[in-house]
Amino acid sequence: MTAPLTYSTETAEALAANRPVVALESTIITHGMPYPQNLEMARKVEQVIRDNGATPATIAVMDGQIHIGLDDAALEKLAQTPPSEAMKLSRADLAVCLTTGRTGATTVAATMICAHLAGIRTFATGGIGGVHRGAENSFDISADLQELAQTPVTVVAAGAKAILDLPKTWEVLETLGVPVIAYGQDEIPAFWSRDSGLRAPLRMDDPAQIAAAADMRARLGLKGGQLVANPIPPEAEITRDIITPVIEQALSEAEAQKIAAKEVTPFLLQRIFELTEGKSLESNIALVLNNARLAAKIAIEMAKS
Ligand code: PSU
Repeated sequence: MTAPLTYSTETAEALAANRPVVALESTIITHGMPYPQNLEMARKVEQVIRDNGATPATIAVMDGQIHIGLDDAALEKLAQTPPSEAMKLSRADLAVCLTTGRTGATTVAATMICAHLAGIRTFATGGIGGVHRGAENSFDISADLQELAQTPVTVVAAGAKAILDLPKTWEVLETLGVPVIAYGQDEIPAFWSRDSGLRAPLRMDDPAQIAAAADMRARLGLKGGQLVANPIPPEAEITRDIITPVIEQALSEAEAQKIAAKEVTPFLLQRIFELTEGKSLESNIALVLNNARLAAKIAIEMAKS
């Protein structure tokens, strides 16, 4: 028995013809952004990928199937699903969601698994999950990190979300043997901000070389993917001096309200949205579109091999 995969016509045709395809996740739609901005973002990001010469494949679980590519009606239905009604899927709960026929939005980890099953090697998102602040007590570390260590997909993100403990996140990825490649600059970007104050372990400036590095990992028999950390465009960034106190306020409110586990990230993103009067969401959308552009270029290079 094979995995229960259902392809949209657009995605099926592109994969059959070995044309470049970029996977997109769905947790960012259901849990990461409010309606209707989430739907606008989801449509725009698909269009940016098409405009840059690749085919988008938004991934989600519905009716006992992993959907590789959603049509517009499915995208709209997902965008209107309240977070409480969609499972936030990672490696641990993907199979149960499929078996029970529930609706599930795929995080970075689950999207990587599904993309790999479908033969898609490039994936664009906003920011990966990572080591939460206070992880030394809570042990809250996203399964996205382990997934990068074992599933061969190149993930383009604006780094990890800046609500996390970024130095610890990069340490864990180093331990797990995941290449963290800053694109076009020496520092690892910090989601809403271009700079984090942390030097990237690796830097690459050329999508063709990023694609070649993924290929080389496979030739070497090395498991896992690579993380391409792509800085937000300068005109859309919120600089570190502005966003840091906002993040700290949201974090202390989360602590006071005892928000835990999978609720933490959606709570913080929503509070930061309110505290910045919507600016954080505008930046988040801009960085996702920017990541989609780069992912399309990498996918085009990968499709040549
Ligand atoms: N990028 C965004 N917004 C998001 C996410 C990514 O701009 O909401 C999602 C991804 O699905 C990622 C998840 O896997 O957040 C991480 O959540 P957590 O920190 O709870 O592991």
